[in-house]
Amino acid sequence: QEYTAVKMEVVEWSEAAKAEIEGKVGGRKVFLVAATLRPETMYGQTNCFVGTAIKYGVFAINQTEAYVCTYRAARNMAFQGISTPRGNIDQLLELDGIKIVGTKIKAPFAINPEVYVLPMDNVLSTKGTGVVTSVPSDSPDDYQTLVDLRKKPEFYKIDPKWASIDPVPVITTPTYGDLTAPTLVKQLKIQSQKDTKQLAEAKEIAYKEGFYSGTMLVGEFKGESVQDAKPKVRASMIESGVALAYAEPEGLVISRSA
Ligand code: ZZB
Repeated sequence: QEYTAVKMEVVEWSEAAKAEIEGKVGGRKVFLVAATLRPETMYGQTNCFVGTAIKYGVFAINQTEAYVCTYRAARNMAFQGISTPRGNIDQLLELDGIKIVGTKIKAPFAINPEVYVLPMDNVLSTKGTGVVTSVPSDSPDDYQTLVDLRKKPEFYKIDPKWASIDPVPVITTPTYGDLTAPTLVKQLKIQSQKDTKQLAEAKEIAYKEGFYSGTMLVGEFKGESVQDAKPKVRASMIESGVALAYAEPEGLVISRSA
């Protein structure tokens, strides 16, 4: 899988994370790094998700920057030459997902430039970076999780203001309109993020519809087809230094010499 890894700079740590991080990052700028297959939707980011039971690390990438992601992702990045020297993994500290919730971060290219980190049940520690940027307009999983969080903020132990940004229309499709994910969630009668089977179906439809029939409503490539805009937005983000290419061949095991 060829992901776009989006660098979401920490603006203000949650209280819990602040206490852990104090004095451990050597003045580096810290970024949560989210792996996405849909860079063209980044205009519509409204928050970011972590798994509360997942262990993350803060990894020194070089002298000036550190990334928050799973150890697994940091290792992949090291072997892809993203961190220097190549192959070197420098974990500054470990951080429980639950402690990152409530952190305020930058969402590059988004219409809402600052967003909060929120909890999501279905984040996999074995995929991407373990950090997921949220685009509820075009991702059914993200939309349903946002609905769940807004319904039960106490249960999820969040401040309602962290989940207060509404989905932003970024792509229009002939069948589902300007908010593909919310429309699909309603049509498929999805009730919660626990409806994983229907959510997988909705995701499949949203991917196809967005890619083959979507038109950009915002951004530098407004009016262009998603198919055309996708690589251009990706290139633009990478060129601006807010994203990087991150590859993850499925089932790849880094081989050791015998
Ligand atoms: C933003 C975004 C906007 C995404 C969208 C999707 C959509 P796939 O297809 O199953 O490989 N993701 C990334 N890492 C994780 C993780 N560790 N656990 C759970 N979800 C993760 O999934 C790739 C997508 O799954 C990624 O692209 C990311 O969400 C999420 F409008 O980033 B995406 C119809 C989907 N739309």
